[in-house]
Amino acid sequence: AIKAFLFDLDGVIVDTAIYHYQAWRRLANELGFDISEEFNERLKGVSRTDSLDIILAHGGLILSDEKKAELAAQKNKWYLDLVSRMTSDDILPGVATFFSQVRKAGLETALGSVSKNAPLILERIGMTQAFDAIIDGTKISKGKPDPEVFAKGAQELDRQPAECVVFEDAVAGVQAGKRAGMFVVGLGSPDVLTEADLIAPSLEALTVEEVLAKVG
Ligand code: B16
Ligand code: MG
Repeated sequence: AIKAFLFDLDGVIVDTAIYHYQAWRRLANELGFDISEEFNERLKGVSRTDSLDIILAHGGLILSDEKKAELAAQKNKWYLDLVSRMTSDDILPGVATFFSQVRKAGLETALGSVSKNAPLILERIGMTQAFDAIIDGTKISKGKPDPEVFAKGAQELDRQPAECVVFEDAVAGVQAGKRAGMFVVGLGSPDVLTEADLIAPSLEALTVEEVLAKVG
């Protein structure tokens, strides 16, 4: 039976993807090229260093590790400027209701984010206490689609993969959940999240009961 729900942060709890995109775009522009919103889909759930490599390849640039570290730090500085202004108003619609249903159902919760800034964001929006376990970018060595982030979440809760449901908005995140052997709810477009077991536009469109019924 299902015992735990594992949530991605960016795109599921809050919309920080827009801030990541703004900061990466600013960096790309300074390097002399642009990145589209469609291109940005490829960066969702992907670690900071991997994201930079994808962007530099897109711009046809090959840079030293030293320069890359400098650029990643610059991007993060711009990103933090945007994130530091976040409040509980930035929690996505439906999240609060969904979480109260999760608690009523007696389920455990974990955060599964590859972001090193995840704890800061949870503090800003006042949701640190909403999670029984928090796995962030400082606790893992491989970004999504590697299953590590969700495997560690289950481990920290002392649960088996078959007892966990993952909520993800990104292609790489859905793949990570599937590779971890979990039931995956994709939040977003069915055209993009083809590998998910169940797809809904957002948490607002779902009830806990519905999800548990689908897992069977
Ligand atoms: P940071 P998630 C991911 O968060 C983002 O989707 C991805 O765009 C970002 O590059 C990554 O975190 C690393 O974030 O630079 O803050 O360490 O979707 O796993 O919650
Ligand atoms: Mg996400």
